[in-house]
Amino acid sequence: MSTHRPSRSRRLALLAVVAVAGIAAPSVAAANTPATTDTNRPTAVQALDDTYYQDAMGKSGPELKAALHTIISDQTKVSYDEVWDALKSTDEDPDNPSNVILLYSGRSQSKDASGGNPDDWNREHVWAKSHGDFGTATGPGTDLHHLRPTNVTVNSIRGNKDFDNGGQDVPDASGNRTDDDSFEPRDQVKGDVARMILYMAVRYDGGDGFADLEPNDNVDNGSAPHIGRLSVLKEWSAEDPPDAFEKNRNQVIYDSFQHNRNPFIDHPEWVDSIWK
Ligand SMILES: [Ca+2]
Ligand SMILES: [Ca+2]
Ligand SMILES: [Ca+2]
Repeated sequence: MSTHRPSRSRRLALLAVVAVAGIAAPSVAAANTPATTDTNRPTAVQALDDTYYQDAMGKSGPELKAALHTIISDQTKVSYDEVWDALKSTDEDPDNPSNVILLYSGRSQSKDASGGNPDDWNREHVWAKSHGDFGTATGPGTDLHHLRPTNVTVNSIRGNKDFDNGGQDVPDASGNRTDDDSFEPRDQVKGDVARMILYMAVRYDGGDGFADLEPNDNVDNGSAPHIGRLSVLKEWSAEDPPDAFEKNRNQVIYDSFQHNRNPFIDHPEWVDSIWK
């Protein structure tokens, strides 16, 4: 597959096509969806509601989760080796196209400084791959929606810990904290982490030989296909709504790599609709 990232004008043109199609030819299903009262919703998301999310609109709870599972499971998959180049696009520093932004430390670092040395960046599985034991075979272990560049040392400190508040400051990653059984990312990416975990829960329901991933409210989940703590992740999602960087990487994954979306970046309110 191509790892070429379309220019911004190309991506805007694609969105415009979607927008025009959505306005000019509403389908029967869209016409049956209750009209939105949110007149402030950006045009791009409105266009997605009329197209990509059409079968989810008007649903809530388990019905919404099931509809989203079907929608986002229609995707292209990348290999673990292709993840390196993909992350150079999805996590590119908007102020320096030679660099990526590292998830936990927030550091801007050369795209070329990847590998296994302590100060390199590598491929962090935000849904730790041991939780459900999916490894790096093409599937959940190579899904760009939860893979992020991180400092090798910080990645190792996070390990496969569940997420929760509390602990000691993480060296070289200001604002992150950890203790024996959990990891707390810095405030700026708390919501990003929550929405990545919840994407994985909706996307992976036990098909294709992989475990049914689901959040729970525990720490110390070990190799069980669960990540906690759900109540804390819900708080983080509310406290840190999607910003331009997170929205852009969702769009780049959609346009250039997997052609599926993280619904919780487009519709953060769906978190509370599915997990009460
Ligand atoms: Ca803890
Ligand atoms: Ca954020
Ligand atoms: Ca699931």
